[in-house]
Amino acid sequence: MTHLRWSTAGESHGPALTALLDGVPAGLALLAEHIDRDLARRQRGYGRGGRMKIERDAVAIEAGVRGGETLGSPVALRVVNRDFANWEGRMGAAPFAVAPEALTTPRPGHADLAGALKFDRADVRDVLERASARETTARVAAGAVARRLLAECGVAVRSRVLSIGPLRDGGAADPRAWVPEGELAGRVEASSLRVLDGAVEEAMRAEILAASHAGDTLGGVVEVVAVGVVPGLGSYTQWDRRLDGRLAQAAMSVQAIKAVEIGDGWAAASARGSAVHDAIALRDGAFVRATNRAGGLEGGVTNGEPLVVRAAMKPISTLRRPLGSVDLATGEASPANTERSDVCAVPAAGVVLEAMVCLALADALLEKFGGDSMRQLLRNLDGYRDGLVRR
Ligand code: EPS
Repeated sequence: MTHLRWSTAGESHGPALTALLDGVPAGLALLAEHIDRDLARRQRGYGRGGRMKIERDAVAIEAGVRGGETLGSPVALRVVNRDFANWEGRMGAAPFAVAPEALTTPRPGHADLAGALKFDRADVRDVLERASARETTARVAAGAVARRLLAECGVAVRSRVLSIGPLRDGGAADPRAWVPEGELAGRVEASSLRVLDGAVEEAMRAEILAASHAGDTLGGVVEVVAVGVVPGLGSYTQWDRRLDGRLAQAAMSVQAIKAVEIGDGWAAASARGSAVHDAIALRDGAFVRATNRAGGLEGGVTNGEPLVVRAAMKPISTLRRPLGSVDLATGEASPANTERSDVCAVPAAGVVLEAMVCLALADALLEKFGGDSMRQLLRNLDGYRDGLVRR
C-alpha cells in the first residue's frame, strides 16, 4: 500500500490505541460519529468476553481534519482504553515501583512463545499486549476513514458471518441484495452474530454457549463484499500490483485469520473451467456477468462485479481449560496462561475485515485516480466511468 499509508500503535491494556493515515485527500467530510459507528459495531456480537463491557470505544480525531473536512495532511486517530485505569501499575510507561508478576506460560496458538523468543522477553505480557486483537480497534478507526472515501466514490462494503464452528448460515443471498441499505442489510446488522437466518443464529448461540461451558472457543468464516467498484482497480502487470494479492494480505493480517478466499476460490479448484468462469455479456452499454464466481477479480484487476472476500478465523487461542505448555522460567511442563477473553469473536472479525477491505480498496482507488482533493479524485473517476460506457 503506497497511496494510502497507514499504521497503528497501542497495547491492549495501555493508555490508548492510535491510527495514523497518510494520503487521505482534502475535502472529505469526516466526523467522529462516522468512525464511532464502526467502533461500536466491532464491539458487538454474542460470545464476546468481559472486556467489551468495560470499553465504550470512541475516537478522538487529533490531526488532519478541520471543521468536519479532511485537510490532505495526515489523519491521526486515538481511542482510549478505559481498562488502562485498572492496569496503570502494570502497563504504564514509567519504571515500575514494584515489578509486576511475569507471565511465563505461553498459550498455544497465540504469538506468546514466538514473540518471547523473537524479542527476547521473559514476560509473555510484553508480547501479548501488542499481538492482542484489541489492536483491531485502531484498524477499524482507520478503515472508517477509508469507508467514507469509498462512499463518496459509490462503493459500499459490508460483511456477514457465513459459519460459526460447524454451523452454516443457510441464508445465501446475492450481494446486490444484502449489501446496500435495506431489509437484508438491516437483518445482518441487527443479528447478534451478523447472520441472515434467525434459526441458524439460535443454533449458533447454543454452540457458543456450549463451548463457553466447556472452557473452549469457536472460530468461523466471514464474507466481505464491496459493491459499486469500477472495473480496472489493481493490475496484472506486476505481482505486487495485483489487487487479489493485496486484499489477501490485508485480510490474512487480521489476528486469528488462517485462510482467505476470493470468489469461489476453494470450490473452483475441484470444478471444470466451464463451471468456474463467468460468461461475459453487454447490457445497456456495460459489460456484465450472469454469475460472479471470480468474486469481482480477474487477473488481479476488478471487473465491475461485486468484490467477494471470505476469511476463516481460527478459534481464539486463550482457553479457560488450557492446553499444555512449558514454563519459560523453569522449563517445566505447565498449563498455558489463561486470560479473560472472548469465546467467539467471528462477528467482530467481520467488521475488522470490512475495515481492511476498505483500506485496500481506497488505496487502489487513489492509485488509479490520484488527486489531492476529493474534487480531483471524483472528477478523474467520473471521466474514467464515462469512457467505459459503450455507446
Ligand atoms: C479485544 C480485547 C481483548 C480480548 C480480545 C480482543 O481484551 P482483554 O484481553 O482485556 O479481554 O477480549 O483479544 C483476544 C481474544 C486475543 O487473543 O488477544 C478487543 O478489543 O477486540
